[in-house]
Amino acid sequence: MSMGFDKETFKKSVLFNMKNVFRKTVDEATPEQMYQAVAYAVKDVIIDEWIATHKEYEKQDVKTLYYLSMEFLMGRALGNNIISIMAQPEVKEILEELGFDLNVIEDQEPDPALGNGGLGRLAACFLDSLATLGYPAYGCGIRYRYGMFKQKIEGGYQLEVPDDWLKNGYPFELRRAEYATEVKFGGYVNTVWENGKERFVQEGYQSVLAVPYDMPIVGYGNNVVNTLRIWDAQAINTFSLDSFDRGDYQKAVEQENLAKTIVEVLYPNDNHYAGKELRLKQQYFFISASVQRAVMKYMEKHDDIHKFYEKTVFQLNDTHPTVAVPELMRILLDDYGLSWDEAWEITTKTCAYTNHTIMSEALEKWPIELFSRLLPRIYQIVEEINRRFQQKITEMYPGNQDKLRKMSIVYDGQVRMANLAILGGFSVNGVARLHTEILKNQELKDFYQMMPEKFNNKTNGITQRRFLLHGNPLLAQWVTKKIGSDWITNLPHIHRLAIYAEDPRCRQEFMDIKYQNKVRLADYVKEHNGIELDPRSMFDVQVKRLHEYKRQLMNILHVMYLYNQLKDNPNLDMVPRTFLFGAKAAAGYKRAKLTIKLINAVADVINNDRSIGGKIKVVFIEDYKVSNAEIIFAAADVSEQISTASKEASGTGNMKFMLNGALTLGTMDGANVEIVEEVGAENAFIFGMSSDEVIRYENEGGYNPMEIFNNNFEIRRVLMQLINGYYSPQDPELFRDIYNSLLNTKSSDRADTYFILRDLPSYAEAQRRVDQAYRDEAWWAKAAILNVASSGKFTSDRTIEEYVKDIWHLEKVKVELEEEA
Ligand code: CRA
Repeated sequence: MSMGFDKETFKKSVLFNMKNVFRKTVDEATPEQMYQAVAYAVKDVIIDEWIATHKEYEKQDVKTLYYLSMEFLMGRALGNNIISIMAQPEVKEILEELGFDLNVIEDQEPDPALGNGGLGRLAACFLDSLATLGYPAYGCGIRYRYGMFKQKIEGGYQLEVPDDWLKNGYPFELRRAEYATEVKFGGYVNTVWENGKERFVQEGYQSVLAVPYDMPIVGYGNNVVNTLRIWDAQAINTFSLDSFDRGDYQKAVEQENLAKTIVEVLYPNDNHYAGKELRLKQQYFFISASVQRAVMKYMEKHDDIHKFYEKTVFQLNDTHPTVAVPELMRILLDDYGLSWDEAWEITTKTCAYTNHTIMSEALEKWPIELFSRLLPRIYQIVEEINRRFQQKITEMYPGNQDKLRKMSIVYDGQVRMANLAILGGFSVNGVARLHTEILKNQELKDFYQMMPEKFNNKTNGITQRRFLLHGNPLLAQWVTKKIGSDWITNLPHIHRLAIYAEDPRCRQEFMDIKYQNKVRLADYVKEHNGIELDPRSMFDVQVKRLHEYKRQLMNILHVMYLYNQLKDNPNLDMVPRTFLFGAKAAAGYKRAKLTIKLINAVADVINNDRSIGGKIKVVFIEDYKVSNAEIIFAAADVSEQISTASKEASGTGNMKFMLNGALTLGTMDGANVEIVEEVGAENAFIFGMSSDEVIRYENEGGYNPMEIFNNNFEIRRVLMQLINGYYSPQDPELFRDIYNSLLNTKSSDRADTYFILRDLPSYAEAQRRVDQAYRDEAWWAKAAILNVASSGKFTSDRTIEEYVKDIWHLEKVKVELEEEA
């Protein structure tokens, strides 16, 4: 139990909150009100640690990490915070005394879903690890009024419903009006001469006030509480008659509107750049506020801005925060009067960049027109960075136009954010070994040749505190009973489980827990989707964002194939299987949304066919999000990680499944490569083309899926079912676009860009191996336990220690709480 926690005080605090906030006694309270009352009581405990942590940081004058990210996919806080202050048994007891169930109370919290998928969730795992390891860090982001949309499925189609996560107030946030900061947009740059020096001032601009809200990030059992600072936008001067009189009316209204729209909504694109003006506004908004604050905070305690980088590091989570580079330059040049060379040295020693994708449609390239109109001074600085860089390229590679074309920051009417991020920092990292190699040898080859010392790999990780300790209490308790609780803060210790994989009784215990978790998921699906699951069937799960490269389509095509087999031979000997899908599609991604419809259409037909004796069931779980993910991972037997090799930079769901004892069915892509290396290929099901093969085909202009169509009867039959109304009798043309995407009759796109037909036979073969393996329960249990035991490498604690050692160079801080008098 945490030092700051006292059971009686806590109980009083809950009752007090109930009375003060809701004017109610506990027996009149709704679960939602109880959730609020408990959350405020927990916050009260946390606040003391929060204050103590920041006192200690000040005292030790620590170096601080600013993790700059457009997305933080936090998931619910209450349950994890209770675990982190080590008060779970007590809080559970108190609630029972008051007539409530902790699980039900936790279920009242909305998921703060300020992120899309892996990139945003990674940021959340990193904050958890930073606090638990005791490193001084801020997460800096945006307080979107609406986060990731809620997904409803109606008639098999995805509907997007706004996520009004703040409607009842969010107990864990704290408004910090005293740190409000002005951010300027538009206008023009004026040059004035001051003491014989040129000075640049932005004039005729619009501004918004950035107001920070802080959320506590509670370290596990160590009294450390870091901060996630998300910025809200407010109009700077709400317009008055006064401004009306001065003729500023128009501008006042515009500023008001700007403030309102800027933080309105998270763009729901994963791995895809849409080039929207508002998005660039969002980027500059939170970056300018965060960077200004970081500089101010530094200057409160130091007098030499030249040493800024000794106390500050900015990690850019993908290219979205790249305007931090010219923004820091601007502050150093314009506000502190430094020379270009001085400013550049400080900036490039402060910034570091993580690349999360090689998908070309995700590359951010802003049209000069837009960029310079919105950020005139920033654009000037970018131009100068580019001018100097082009000079350097020309010196190094005289006459080489190709290098200039590929490496320039401003080129062809566009500002290329990745190039700016690479040049403007001291580190460039990929997120899994294979991904980093592809960056070095393909995507970023020219930069790697010019500045190899910047490149490094940091394989992603996940927090075991959320995805095992909180999400899978039964397995967590079992692991602790076998090997002790070290794994909670030292995941590699989980390797001690390996010996239990040999023990028949332990195998049985493991399978019993898996079964109970499957029952828990079945209950969830029954309650939320009204669908019945059979927990005795094999749970084969693919949950992640819907994207063509992730190949949910290949999965469902295989289900269609399997169903045909069953129809041909109703006595087919196969293990009953439930294929579970969960995925949100970006609202504007037509083909992805059609794939959701296809999955549901196939589910409809198969689930209602009595003749197959329940051997296959297909379920699309609505509204996949962090809170139900915890339940889903715990219940999975098979983890589908089937992206086209080379396309999934890392993946992190793959690690969460492994930690929960699911076996990976996957391609040699992203972190799957390292997962297989840890657990052994014999305890996973690997199939498909290698990344080298994929890249070779791509360089040679693709392959011809028509050959497969012509020569493989089974595949042809499945494809024909896409266009003959087999799954859409009302509208046989419904899935034509998907059919075309695979065989491409008309469009200029390459056919089957993601090699689905090419990999399908080998996928089907791997699926047969899964079926065979599952029949041997003893073998399966052993392999599953070995997966858990081999997951040690994939803790985000390890990832963070690597970032600290190679990039951030932070010092660990210890926080002692004073005994209350
Ligand atoms: N979409 C990658 O695709 C990776 C995460 C976190 C992604 C995943 O393979 O695990 O980042 N890339 O590193 C991304 O968002 C902009 O690029 C992702 O989540």
